[in-house]
Amino acid sequence: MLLHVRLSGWACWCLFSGVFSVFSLQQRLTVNLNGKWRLSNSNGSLLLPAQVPGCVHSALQQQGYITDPYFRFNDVSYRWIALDNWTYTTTFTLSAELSVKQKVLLVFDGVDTVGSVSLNGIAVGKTNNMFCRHDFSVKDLLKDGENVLQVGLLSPILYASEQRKAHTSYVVPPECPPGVQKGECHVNFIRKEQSSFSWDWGPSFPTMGLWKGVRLEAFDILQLVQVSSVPLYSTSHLILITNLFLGINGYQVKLWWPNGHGEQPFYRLTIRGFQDEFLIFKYPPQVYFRTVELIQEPVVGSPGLSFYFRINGKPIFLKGSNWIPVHSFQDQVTPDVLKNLLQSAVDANMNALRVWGGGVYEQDLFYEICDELGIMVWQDFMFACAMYPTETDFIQTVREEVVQQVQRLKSHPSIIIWSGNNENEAALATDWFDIPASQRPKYIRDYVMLYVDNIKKLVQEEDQSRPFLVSSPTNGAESEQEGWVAENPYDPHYGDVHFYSYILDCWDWRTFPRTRFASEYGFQSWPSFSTLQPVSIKEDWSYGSNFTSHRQHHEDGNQQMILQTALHFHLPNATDPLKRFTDTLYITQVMQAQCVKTQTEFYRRSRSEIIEGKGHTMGALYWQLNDIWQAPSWSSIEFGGKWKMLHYFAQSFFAAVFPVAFEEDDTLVIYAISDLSRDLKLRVNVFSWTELDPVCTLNSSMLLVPGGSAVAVFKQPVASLLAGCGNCTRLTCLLTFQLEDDSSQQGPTNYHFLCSPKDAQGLRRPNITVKVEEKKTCFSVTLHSDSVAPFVWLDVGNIPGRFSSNGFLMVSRNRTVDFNAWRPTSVAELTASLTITSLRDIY
Ligand code: BMA
Repeated sequence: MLLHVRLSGWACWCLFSGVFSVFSLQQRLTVNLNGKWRLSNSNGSLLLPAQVPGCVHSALQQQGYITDPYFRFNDVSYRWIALDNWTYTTTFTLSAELSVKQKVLLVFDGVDTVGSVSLNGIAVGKTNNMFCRHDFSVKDLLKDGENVLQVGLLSPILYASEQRKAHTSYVVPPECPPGVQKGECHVNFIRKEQSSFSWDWGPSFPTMGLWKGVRLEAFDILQLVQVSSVPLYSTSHLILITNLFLGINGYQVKLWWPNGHGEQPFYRLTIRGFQDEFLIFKYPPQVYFRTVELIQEPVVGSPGLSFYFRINGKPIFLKGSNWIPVHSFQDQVTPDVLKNLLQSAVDANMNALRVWGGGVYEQDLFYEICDELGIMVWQDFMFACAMYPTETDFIQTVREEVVQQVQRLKSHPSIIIWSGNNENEAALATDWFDIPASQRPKYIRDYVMLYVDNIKKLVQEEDQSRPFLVSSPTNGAESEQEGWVAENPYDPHYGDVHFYSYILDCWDWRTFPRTRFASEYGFQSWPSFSTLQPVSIKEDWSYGSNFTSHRQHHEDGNQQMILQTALHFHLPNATDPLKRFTDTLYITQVMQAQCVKTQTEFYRRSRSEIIEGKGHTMGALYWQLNDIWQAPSWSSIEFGGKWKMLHYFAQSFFAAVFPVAFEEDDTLVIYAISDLSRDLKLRVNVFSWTELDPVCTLNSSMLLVPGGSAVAVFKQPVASLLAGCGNCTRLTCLLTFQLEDDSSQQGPTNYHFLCSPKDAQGLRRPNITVKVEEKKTCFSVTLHSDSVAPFVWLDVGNIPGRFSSNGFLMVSRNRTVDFNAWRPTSVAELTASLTITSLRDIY
């Protein structure tokens, strides 16, 4: 039985508690069934212990039946695992207290995926959706003494293929992933992490297992299932409910703010239940107060509609990235890994992440950390890059999934939007799957039925406190006008846009769409050698090796990286094969960092203006934050947590106060971008590639840069700027610039090259010496250089940790950065491991 409770404490704020269900007179009893189970395959040839929560792959590896699934080509070698059926078995003894309870539920927080559950040989129920919790009533099946619990799991590959075969009336594309992904087919027929059958950044490991907790819950009459609450702001409500006590007084609530805009205070909401004057239940959740609105309204001087988020009434530019599953085997995602990734996002000045729809609804801890750190979450539902069946069974399980997930997650202030799917509107609109014109209406009907008539409707019944968007990218309100599938969902005048171009020159900002909101864009790079080394052997360490092409899951990806790099950089030409390989890894990271920097700067500077009817950009979420394994991808953080050069760059290009430069018709323009209101002036230093002292310096006068704006603070034709500065030419000089107030520098220093570095005249191979010292809480690394050095990259191999800054342009003789190690190390070990690479070292 479910009890719906509404409560509020203030005239203006109502706290709508969602589902909570109820409690028992006597104490509720929980018996944890996690831990060591037995696992066997279909013909019984394999029988091994298996940890729950866990999965078959992890169990096989832990017991030594297979080696690291991420090693070399093992994703293909271990394909047999997911083609077999597996059974998990455990036994438990019924306690006396439990056997006297009137009701006993067998609860699975998550079964991956197609399972039949039996207790003492009698069927209890079936599962077919890894995103659902299952509660089976088992009181009558329990016996005194030993009980045997069994979960049989079908091969997800064979199940998906059978579902596909049974669906004879029309095709639900895509049938299979592209060959380069070496994946499995028909993942859209199974409610399971869509990227587990392979993706363009990830391997095919169709997992099977009990991926979340298992327990018995026993009670007599009623039991609490879930407490959730959402704050709603209203000027007309005043609802008071007795026996529900909000642990603060007064009318002025402290608001939750995104990172960089304020604090993240919370209150404790104490809920107590009484029966016959006895306290029978007490629950103290954390509650937060904030409002969120998605503003889509006419924009002066621009056709279309705005698309931005207002938090607590304040328009906020979303700065961040896209989140994919952290590991193929979710049981291996530890709290430390989650914390490190989310802290890395905040440390790079991000305030938002999009939980992308081809992965999983993340675990509770993920959202708790986001609440605490002020990370806004754009939460997709788990549908991506495909059409989906709409048979009754499928819709029914999706409905269950949606209701459960919204109830589980809606209390988190970090979630600011629900979004129905990833790229499925675009897939239909721009015909990714060659659907014959005559059949199009049917597919559109199915699309609307799934995401609008079912998902959207259910979400809005459960949660009125945040916006719902049907897809990403989408034209939002305009897509709705056009029947939910817009003619061009990539229209920059509406909604959000995903934009990728690997061929066009990424240093040319004219190639980027001036969209209202950039929710995906990016470039690939390779992870560092220390990340690849444990999963490869010597013969793999060249750019042309089988391994290098095996790990690349994006068609022509390795070649695209080289072509994009070659537009502005010399390619590595070392004769030593290993050096050539590591130099290539390095230069792909330089290319990626520089490309995403240019594009993000373009979006940030477009926030305050309309040019040719386009602009007012209010979000830049690059693709992608993290990696699922050690392979080339769009990520800024490598598998294992090591920051790529891009992530160090993000620290700067997402800074609250930041200057950006670009050229328009040979005129240099510099904008001051600020999330904060400040009086700022600009200092520009012109350097020659040959000298470590500026050739000349220019200063602008003080100007008020209002909070949340991008303002032009400098404009001068490049020719006249250079003419006034010694013998500078485009090929011999470069610029650095920074914002300052009366007393100090505000925000990071930025730079602008006047030519491609491959054409730079006078750029010498620097002699950089280094000194590592131990400080109280970290190590300091002091560099001394004898000449200008672009993209200086410090690497301490497999010593895990992070530098305070890296990949920088060195235009001073000395520079000190800190290194925070994540395990004990020493000056000697660091000094021995440290390599320093800058651009001139690779050719
Ligand atoms: C978008 C994403 C992902 C993909 C990425 C890079 O399409 O939504 O599907 O991994 O681009 O191709």
